[in-house]
Amino acid sequence: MKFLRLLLLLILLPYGQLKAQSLEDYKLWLDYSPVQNTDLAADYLKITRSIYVDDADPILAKAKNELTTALPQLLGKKLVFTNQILPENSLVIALYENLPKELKEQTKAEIENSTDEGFLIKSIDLKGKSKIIISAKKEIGILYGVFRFLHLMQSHQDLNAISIADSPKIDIRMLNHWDNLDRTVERGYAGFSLWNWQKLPDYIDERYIDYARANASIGINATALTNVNANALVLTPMYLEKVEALANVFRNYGIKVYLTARFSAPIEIGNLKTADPLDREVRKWWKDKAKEIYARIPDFGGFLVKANSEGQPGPQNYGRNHVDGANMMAEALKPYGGNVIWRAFVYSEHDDTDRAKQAYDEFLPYDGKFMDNVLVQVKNGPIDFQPREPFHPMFGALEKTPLVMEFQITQEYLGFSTHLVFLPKLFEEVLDSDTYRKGKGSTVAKVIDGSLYGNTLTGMAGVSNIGNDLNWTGHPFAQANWYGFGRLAWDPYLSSDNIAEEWIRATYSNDENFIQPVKKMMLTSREAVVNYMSPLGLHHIFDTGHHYGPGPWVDNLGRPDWNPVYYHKADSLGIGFDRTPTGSNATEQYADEVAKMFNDTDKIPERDLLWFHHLPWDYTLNNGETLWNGMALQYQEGVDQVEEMIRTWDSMKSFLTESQYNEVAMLLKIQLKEAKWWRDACLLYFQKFSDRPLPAGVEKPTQTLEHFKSLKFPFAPGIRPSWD
Ligand code: GCW
Repeated sequence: MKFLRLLLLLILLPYGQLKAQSLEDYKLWLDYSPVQNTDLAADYLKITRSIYVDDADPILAKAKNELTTALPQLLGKKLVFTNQILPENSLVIALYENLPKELKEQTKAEIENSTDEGFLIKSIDLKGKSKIIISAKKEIGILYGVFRFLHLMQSHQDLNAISIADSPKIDIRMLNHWDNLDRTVERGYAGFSLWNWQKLPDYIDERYIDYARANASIGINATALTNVNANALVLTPMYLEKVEALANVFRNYGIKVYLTARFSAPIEIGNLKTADPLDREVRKWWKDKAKEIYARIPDFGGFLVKANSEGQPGPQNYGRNHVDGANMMAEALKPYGGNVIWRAFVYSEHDDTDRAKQAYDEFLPYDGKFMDNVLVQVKNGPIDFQPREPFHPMFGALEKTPLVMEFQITQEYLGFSTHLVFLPKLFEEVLDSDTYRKGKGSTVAKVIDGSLYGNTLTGMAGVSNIGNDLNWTGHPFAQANWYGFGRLAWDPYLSSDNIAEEWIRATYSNDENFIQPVKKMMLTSREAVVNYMSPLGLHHIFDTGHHYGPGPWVDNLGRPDWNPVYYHKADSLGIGFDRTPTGSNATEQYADEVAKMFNDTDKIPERDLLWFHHLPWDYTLNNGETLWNGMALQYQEGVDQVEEMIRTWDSMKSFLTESQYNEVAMLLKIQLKEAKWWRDACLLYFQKFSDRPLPAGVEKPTQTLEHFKSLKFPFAPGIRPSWD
């Protein structure tokens, strides 16, 4: 008996620990743990003494719900809501139109300046008494305002003289889920898809609600539920009923649902012979489909489309072009206010032009030809979500077409959900890049928020890193990438430094002794991964299919531009891709100022050097090292940086629960092992060409090149079972 009990205990023990750990992580940045600072807690209690909240609408009710959940946890006290707006109320949360006259007067200017999604949180004095007003033009503004207000408490901000008027700078702030109907997730590293299609529409998983809360708390207002490598079935009535159920949940958090539309759907589910966008019957089919969808989901966002890219069907199958395809769908959605988001991630197996040039070449002539409810979605760089890329040359080049920024939050090329990499640093670098299209200061952020060319419809999309793992994102720190994406989609001018701090405070601790070192660790993590994977502008040297480990030697894939050797071009003379006028001349796709800078080895930032230049192994870097030595030292630096991250995390133990500490400590150890794998595999391989010894300071390789080449990962997560 005793033995049995012991056995049971041993079996259950790990689960107990898992539960504790995941419950903490499940809350994301909406962890409302008690405010420890007693002065602040006293202030907050005063502010929440008597609360009035408008709640005569489902969105407002969600705002009230959140307060009801959060405040007692933060302040350890039950709340009293009053049902009348009175001058005595210490916290008034109401639509502007419902505010009493004297409160309107004090908030008018800010509210008038805000957009329909904006809000105001303001401390004002009325009859000698101070109070806080959270107000907005529309219900969704109130919800956003309440989330911000709670965040301020979570992060221990002084609210006494608070005055925050904030509106999103981008209209469509969207997650793209690459989720398949069988619940696998392409490039997903956090378990299976959240969408339980089998149990929908009748079973509403609590997770859908928490997903919506998390998104609303950072201002995400759109979600494309399905993979861009699309399955037409999602457009059939059986699935639309399920999509409708999700839309009904998300609507109350201000989130619109989009679907990916497979271009050949009229054939696959409509029994038509063609999907030619100029065919009358095809056009009618899409119109009828739009009508059917809007009958179920009146606020349906629209279609996200990957066409004529990596085997997906598209208008070119019928001798038509992207404009024909996009406008056909746009026409169908237009009467209902829906949008088409057409992806520009195209490169052709029949085109031997440098892959980095193809999307620009293809789309530039279409500028001005799309309907006004079409947006073109462009990846941040011209190849494919590498640890570092220069900004995509389409940004700033198309003046009349709204361009949606596509970032990848899921870490396809950045160590999956095993490596700690804080991506807002990458996002910020891209958004801050200067296109020079209208002179100095024409940043990518200004293209995306529409201010450079006065676009009225704007968007930013992030390929989701969310799955059904208990902690949502696989790595606890990957939650910061979801958070940071949302914040930058709201305001592309925020700094990654502030975002990191906000997230740490809301997720872990408000103690400066924790915040500062952990923030530093997060901010260096992006450069670390660049250093140990692909320093100095190297790119796409990943092993086949899974894109996890190194594979700079791969040269046997069907298309030249799928092979790493195509990108690094290492030979006995040197390394790098010449994209200057002596090579592929990709630099001509940038504004003159930018092209000149990229063309000139003296002016180009060294971080992009080998993206644009093929240089001899003895080329001298800014620090005086030869290219070979400098490259090797950067690989080593990446490893050293991970070691430093481990030291930092170890020194934070006292702030963390055991499970919080352990999970990240274990992941960092794997990251270190794999940083060394990257360093050793790449240096041993490139050394065959450079024919030079490793410089002092670079550790001896842990294995032989043959060993690294022999590693295979047929069951790595996130790979598409078949490219159909
Ligand atoms: O990077 C590639 C990925 C594919 C993805 C494609 C795309 C959804 O490896 O898995 O397909 O990009 O963005 O369309």
